[in-house]
Amino acid sequence: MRMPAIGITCYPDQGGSGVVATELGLNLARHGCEVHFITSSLPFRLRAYGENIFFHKVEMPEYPVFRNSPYTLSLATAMHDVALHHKLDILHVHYAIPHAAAAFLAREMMKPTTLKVITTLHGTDITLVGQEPSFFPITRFLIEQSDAVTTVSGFLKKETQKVFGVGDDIEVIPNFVDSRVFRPRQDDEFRNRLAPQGEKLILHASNFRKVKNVSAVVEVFELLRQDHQVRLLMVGDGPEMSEVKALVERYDLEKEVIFLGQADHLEDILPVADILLLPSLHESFGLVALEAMACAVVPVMTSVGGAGEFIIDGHNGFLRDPDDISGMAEAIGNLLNHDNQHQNMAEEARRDATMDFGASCIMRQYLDLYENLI
Ligand code: GMT
Repeated sequence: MRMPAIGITCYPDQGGSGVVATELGLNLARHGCEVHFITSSLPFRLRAYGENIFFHKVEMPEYPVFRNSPYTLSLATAMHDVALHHKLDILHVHYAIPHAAAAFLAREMMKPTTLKVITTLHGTDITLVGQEPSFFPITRFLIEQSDAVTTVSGFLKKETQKVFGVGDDIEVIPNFVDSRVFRPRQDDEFRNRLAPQGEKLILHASNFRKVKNVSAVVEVFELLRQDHQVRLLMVGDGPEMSEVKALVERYDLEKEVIFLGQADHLEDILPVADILLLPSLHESFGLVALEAMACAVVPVMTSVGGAGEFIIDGHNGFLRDPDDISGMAEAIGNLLNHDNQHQNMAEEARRDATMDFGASCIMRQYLDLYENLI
């Protein structure tokens, strides 16, 4: 059987949905599928072009009448053209708004056609954006019009069903991690630069949006530093950055908190950390926690959302309520006091992440979905 030709659309900038879409495309290409990325710019993790990988930039013409260039229509046109010229079997869109709308239009323009549309829901497209009154009906419509819908966790599937009243045929395909890229690594020089007195390193990585609850990271750190030699590494950037910096200043933590900015190669930074702290208000999955686990870094993460589907509290990480500041500080503090327990948990984390959420195992689920659909 011919391997399917797939068009992938995602947000190309930093963010979990773009990472999943890009890594999926790279893996599919390795499996022999022809993969066409149709995006507004080059996805940031698409570092290596290779066999079977193509990139189509969506052109957005300016015209004085437009207040904003109508991206969704340009994307639909690009999807249609690529699907036609490259005989795509599937348009696989990541994040419902507006990508599923563009794919719907492209498929309509192709009719009669065998082209299928798959929508993968990632989280805030359902939990925040999709529930905005102005987006609610169209999000439900697009879910119903997709030939297949996947969510990245059982939590997000339930949430989608509850909020939109859509059927049971949503498939859960979790986030995944490439364990050859994300792996334990000793980089003494880098570590010594960050923690010259042998301090333990707590790491937070996100897009610094409200939902990430980054102020809680600083609050937890402020408690921890009272009894431990620690440093906090902040990776990423986003709208909450100035508030976070103000809080760091208010607690007089400038010497202990290191802002690394956006990082394209998280796999080079994660392994130096001792703990990953992700206290989001909710997290449909929490890809960075899985990537940390693959590097043998213990995650301390929000219990609200889908994290319980890969973190077993007290076994390979910790789950705490996002406002349980003292609970998070206590869990981290205890672990930092017990090296053996820390080591065992880190090994368990690596094992669980790579055994159950390895790229090839999750890739099989996507390939089965494609094969069933076409
Ligand atoms: O977390 C973000 O704000 C980024 C967002 C995205 O769409 O890029 O991440 C969502 O998708 C990731 C990949 O599937 C999930 O691991 C994240 O949990 C999810 N974010 C939220 O649910 C807040």
